[in-house]
Amino acid sequence: MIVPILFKNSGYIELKKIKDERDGSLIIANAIQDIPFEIKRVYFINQLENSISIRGKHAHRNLEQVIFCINGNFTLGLDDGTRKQKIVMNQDNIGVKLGSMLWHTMENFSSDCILLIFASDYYSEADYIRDYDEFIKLVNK
Ligand code: T46
Repeated sequence: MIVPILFKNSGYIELKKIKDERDGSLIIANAIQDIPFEIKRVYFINQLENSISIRGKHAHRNLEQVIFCINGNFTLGLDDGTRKQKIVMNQDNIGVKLGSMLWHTMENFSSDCILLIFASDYYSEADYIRDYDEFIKLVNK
């Protein structure tokens, strides 16, 4: 069962999945219609060979993203400075929209895990808040 997401500007995004008499499945992401912004960047994370590694551990000042686990599984941690939530990502066509100013972590990766992320803007290190204390100060302003 999918647990409801607690945070405003975030939520699940379900993509159409086509399975027919042939092998495999075909999953479609349309900009604006499915991914609720103009996609400026797509990146993926794979070869996760160390199951105890933790990625993320930051928030974005303005960037919006939608994150999918297109193979395997991992745990997505979300934190808006007040509430925290963990979501097991294990359905290839169900992503989570990560709004801005949401601290997020990715962990407990299966060895076959592949993450696919759609982003609303190009990479900019200035958009990252990588210090948790700074994040808490900014969200409580
Ligand atoms: C996020 C989560 C879900 C670039 O040079 N260009 C890029 O487009 C990206 C995404 C990263 N980088 C550089 C920045 C760092 O020197 O790649 C290095 C690793 O990035 P980071 O430590 O931020 O990776 P993750 O897996 O912790 O976070 C990534 C995204 O960076 C981040 O925006 O929200 O996935």
